[in-house]
Amino acid sequence: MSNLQANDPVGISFWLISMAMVAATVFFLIERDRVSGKWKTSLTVAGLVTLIAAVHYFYMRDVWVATGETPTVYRYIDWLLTVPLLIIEFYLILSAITKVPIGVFQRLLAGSLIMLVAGFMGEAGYMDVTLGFIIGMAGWIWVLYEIFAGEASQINAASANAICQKAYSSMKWLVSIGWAIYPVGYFLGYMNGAVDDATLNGIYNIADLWNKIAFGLVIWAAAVADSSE
Ligand SMILES: *C/C=C(C)/C=C/C=C(C)/C=C/C1=C(C)CCCC1(C)C
Repeated sequence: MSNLQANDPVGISFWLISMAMVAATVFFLIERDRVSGKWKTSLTVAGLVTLIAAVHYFYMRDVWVATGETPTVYRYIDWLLTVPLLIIEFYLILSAITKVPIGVFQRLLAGSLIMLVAGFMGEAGYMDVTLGFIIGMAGWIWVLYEIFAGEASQINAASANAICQKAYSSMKWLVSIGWAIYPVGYFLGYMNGAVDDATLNGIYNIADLWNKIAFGLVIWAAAVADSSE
């Protein structure tokens, strides 16, 4: 194991985020006790997301500190596990309130998998980077369509209570604005070459902090508010 150096801000961000993910995991899993039964699964899943990310961050920090290279494989294994878990939260919070057809979950899952597989193939050199980007964008847009205009959004508008709708709305903006950071990083890092590995990893790290911990906190806040009604 190589040691972290004081002049390596990206390495330090890997370290800090590892700890934030550990702390968030403990928080979500303990807070699960405070919320009513129908919200518990949502908090369990929020805790699993940060737990999986914490472990990947330990390994990614090591790769970065030892080689100064982008830990692409660990990064994508993390995303492959955590993105479906994040996306299932839309299904879970709506299911806490009303009945949701499984097709909603299947479409969200399919869209996010297309996005990730294409992105990985582009970043790892198995596919043309531009083609990987275009297919990846198409998968993401499909997810956005489902949550902004598709069946998930219609169920939310028609059946969810005010607390759930507020959480849905914050989550929707995280998946659009928060998630947009990744394709921007990919574009700048691999397509126009404007940023180096350090900047790319710095961008991905900040995005993960936001999209995993803040996302979980939105769900936690809704769960606590709804449970005390
Ligand atoms: C916790 C990790 C998260 C929320 C990761 C999200 C990743 C993305 C939204 C990636 C998106 C990409 C595209 C939309 C185009 C192709 C390249 C990707 C995979 C970076």
